[in-house]
Amino acid sequence: MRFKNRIDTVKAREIIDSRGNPTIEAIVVTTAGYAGRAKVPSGASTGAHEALELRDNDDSRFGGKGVLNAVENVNGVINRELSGMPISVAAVDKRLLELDGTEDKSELGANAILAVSIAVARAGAASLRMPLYRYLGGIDALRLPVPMMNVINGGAHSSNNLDIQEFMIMPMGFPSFSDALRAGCEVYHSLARLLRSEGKSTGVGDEGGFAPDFKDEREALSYLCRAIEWAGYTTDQIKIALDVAATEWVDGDGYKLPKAGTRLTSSEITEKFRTLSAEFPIVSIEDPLGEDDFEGWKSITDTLGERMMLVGDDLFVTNTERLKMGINKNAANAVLVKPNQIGTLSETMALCRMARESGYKYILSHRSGETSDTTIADIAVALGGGFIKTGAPCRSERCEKYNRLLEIEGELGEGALFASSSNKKSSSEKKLRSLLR
Ligand code: 2PG
Ligand code: MG
Repeated sequence: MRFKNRIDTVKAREIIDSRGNPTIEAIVVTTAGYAGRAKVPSGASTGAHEALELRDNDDSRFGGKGVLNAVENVNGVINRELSGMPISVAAVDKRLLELDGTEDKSELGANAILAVSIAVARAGAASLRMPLYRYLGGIDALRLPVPMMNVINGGAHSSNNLDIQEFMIMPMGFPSFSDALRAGCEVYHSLARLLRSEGKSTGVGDEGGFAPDFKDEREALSYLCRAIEWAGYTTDQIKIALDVAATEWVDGDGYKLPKAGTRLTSSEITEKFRTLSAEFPIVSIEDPLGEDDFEGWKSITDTLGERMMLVGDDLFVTNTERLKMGINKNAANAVLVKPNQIGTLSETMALCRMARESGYKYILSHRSGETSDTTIADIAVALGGGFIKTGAPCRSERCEKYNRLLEIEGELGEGALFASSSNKKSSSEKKLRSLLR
C-alpha cells in the first residue's frame, strides 16, 4: 500500500534557550504540505546517565555550547534517510536509533534526534488535523495534571544559599486545572508580597521561582506555608514538593552540601527529610539521594514511600533500563519524565507505560533551560499520569506550558478530568489519597 502523505524534508537550525544558550529547532514538512516543529530544552543539573546532548565544543562560539554539528546531522544524514518515510513516530524513532547506533545517542546527538522525533509527531497530528495530545493519547486523553510549580529556586538554578534546588507548591485540592493554576499564581504573588515585606529579594532563578537567601530550608518552607495562608488557602489544598537534586551533593562515598559545606551520609539525608516531612506538608521529594546510590534510595523508599512520592530524576534519566533496576530494587516510587534525557518520543512513552504497569507515578517535566515549545503539556494529557512540573508561573517559557494546558482543558470541556478525580465533586482529601496511592 502506498501512503500519499510522507516525510518530504527535515530541517534544523540553531536557536537560543531561556538561558541564552544554543539549542536546536527542527521542522518536518510532509509531501501533502503539513508541517511539525519542535524545539528542545536543556538541563543544568544533568545526570551522568542521560543521553548525550551534542555540543560543538568550539570555544569561539557561545563558550563552546554551539549546536551546529547537531544541526548538520539533521540537515544532512537524517534528512536524507527520513525523506520518503511514512509519518510514523515509531518507524522514524526506530530508524533514528539505527542511524545513531550508540547507547547514549552520541553519534547524532540526543538533541538532534529528539527535535526530529517530536517534529514528526507534530507533523503527523497536523496531517490528521488533530491536537497533539489526542494524536498521542487517543480518546482516553482527558486528564489534566496537577501543576508542580517551583516558586523558590536554589541549588544549581540560582546563586542564593539554598542547597535544595526546587521548592514547589502543588495545588491539588481543586475541582479543575484552571482553579488549581489560579491558586498557584495567587500563592506565587502572596509569596512575593511576603518576601518584600521582610526585606528579601524577589529576583528570580532559572525557573522563575524567587531566589533570596534564607537561614535554611526550614525557613524557606515556612515562607511557603505562610504564603499559602496569606493567599487564603490551606495546606490541605496546596501541598509542597521538593527537588533536592542530590546528585549535585555527591562527594566521594558520601555527600557534601555545595553551598553550606556540610557533610552528610545517605542515612542522615533520609533522617533529614523524615523530620522535615513530619513538620511540613511535603508530599513529594525528587532526587533526595544521588544517581547511583540505589541502596540509599531503597532505604528512603522503605522509610517514606508510604507517605509520599519519591521521584527519580537523575536516578532514572527517563530510561527504561534504569527504571527496571529501580523497580527490582524497590528504589523510589515515581519517575520524572524528561524527553531530552532519553532522546525519542517512543522511548519516553515506553517509560511511562512501564511506570504505570509497575505502580510508579510519572511526572512530565521541563528542563531549567527551556523554549516556547509546549510538547510536554500535550504528553502529560496524552499519558494521563496526573502531574506536570514546569516551573513558576513566571517567564513565558514556563507559562506557555500552563497556558497550553488551559487551552486543552477548554477543548475537553465537560469531559476534562483533573488530577485523580473521576468526577469533579470528589473531596480534596480523597483526591490526595488516590494520587499518592
Ligand atoms: C530537574 C530539572 C528541571 P535541570 O532537576 O528536575 O527542574 O533541572 O533541567 O537543570 O536538570
Ligand atoms: Mg530534578
